[in-house]
Amino acid sequence: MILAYWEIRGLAHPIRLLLEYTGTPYKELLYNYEKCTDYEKNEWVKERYTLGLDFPNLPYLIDGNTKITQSNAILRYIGRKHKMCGDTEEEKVRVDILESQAMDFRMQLVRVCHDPDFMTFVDFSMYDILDLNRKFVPTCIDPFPNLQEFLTRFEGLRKISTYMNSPRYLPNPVFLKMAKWGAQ
Ligand SMILES: N[C@@H](CCC(=O)N[C@@H](CS)C(=O)NCC(=O)O)C(=O)O
Repeated sequence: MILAYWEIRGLAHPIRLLLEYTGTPYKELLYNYEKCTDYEKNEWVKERYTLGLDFPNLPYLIDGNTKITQSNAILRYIGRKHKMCGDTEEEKVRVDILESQAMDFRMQLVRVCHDPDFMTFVDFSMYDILDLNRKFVPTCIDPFPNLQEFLTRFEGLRKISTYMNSPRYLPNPVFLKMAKWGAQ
């Protein structure tokens, strides 16, 4: 059995763990990405359509004539061999749900790690209310380094800092003139 993947942990790690746990003999084929300057010349890219994979991707597993891509399909293939897919219908349903839930969970981390500026609209509201509280009581977020970092990071975003330095920026007054604070 050959498991092929980039020379990283990535999507291969659960497969490696399952192969080890089940005592399955396997060899690894590790493609190097770090040293490659031209992706088109990468070993994987050069051979991906020559391997007989229906949907070429990494990781892939070759077990005799069986050629599998999609990390969950690979896990399930090994799991099936070792009766690790649940026995009853109820167990199988739970396993299927958890399989997809684990992938959703994984992809959330992948997204955050590849695009740390990933934000939702709530970040904008959270920034504003924290900034206002900081203006109201300047020391109030001192005990919270994570919030300070969040504010600094937010203000450092290119489009936000450009806006904050532009004539369009309107930080004051915060409230209408009937307010006891923030009307200046
Ligand atoms: N859904 C696929 C995703 C596979 C995937 O995105 N593989 C990435 C590495 S994590 C890759 O570089 N594939 C090679 C390619 O796109 O040519 C799986 O679970 O296996």
